[in-house]
Amino acid sequence: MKNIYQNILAAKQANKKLLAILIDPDKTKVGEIENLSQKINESPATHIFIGGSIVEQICIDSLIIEIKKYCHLPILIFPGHPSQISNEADGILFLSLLSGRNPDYLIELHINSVDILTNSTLEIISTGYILIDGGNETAVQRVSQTLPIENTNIELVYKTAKAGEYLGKKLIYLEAGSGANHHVSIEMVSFVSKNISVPLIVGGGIRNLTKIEEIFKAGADLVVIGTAFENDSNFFTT
Ligand code: 1GP
Repeated sequence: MKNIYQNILAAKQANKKLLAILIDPDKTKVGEIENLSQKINESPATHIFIGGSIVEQICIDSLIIEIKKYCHLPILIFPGHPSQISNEADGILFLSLLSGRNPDYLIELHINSVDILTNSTLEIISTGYILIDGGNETAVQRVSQTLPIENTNIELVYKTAKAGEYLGKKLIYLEAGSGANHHVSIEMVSFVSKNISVPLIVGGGIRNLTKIEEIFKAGADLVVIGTAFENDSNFFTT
């Protein structure tokens, strides 16, 4: 019993904010993991997400095995494709790209994942994934061939998130895309978080500690940091 989702719910209840560090398997070598894990252990991170829109080298198993030697945070697969699913992780964000209208990312790839998931011990966490324009074309947009929702269209993002909740998604993830020029606006985070009851994840383009705090204050339950930590593993400590 892994209880990852129950722990996220309990944290939300207690107003304890959560932070995930996103590891891109394409940019991380097994030899770097010991040092990286040490930096993660010194950071306020509560979760590790692993995956990405484009993962060319499928070495996720060995990366996770190595991370687990040094770091005991829950590891969740953040998949761009079923080939990234690894049973070495603790759970998976089972993402449905609700902002897009590409059936592959709404249901088809999910069907293709059933056999591997049924034979795994991963905790499967149904997640409504909403891509919002971050000012530049991001990998999610390119790979999924879907358009993000305009960053001023709070109503549509809110309704998409709420529809996701009504469909039974256990988490809603507002994503500006990795390396986005602009993170999801404070107003959007605030409005969506006030009007949904499931935990809210926010990621993409968040580059400093002040922003993380602002996004938490606006109502995000979990913030995801990828590029900023990738570029500077002392991001949290200096
Ligand atoms: C991407 O939300 C994550 O899916 C993280 O984005 O790399 O911009 O931090 P960054």
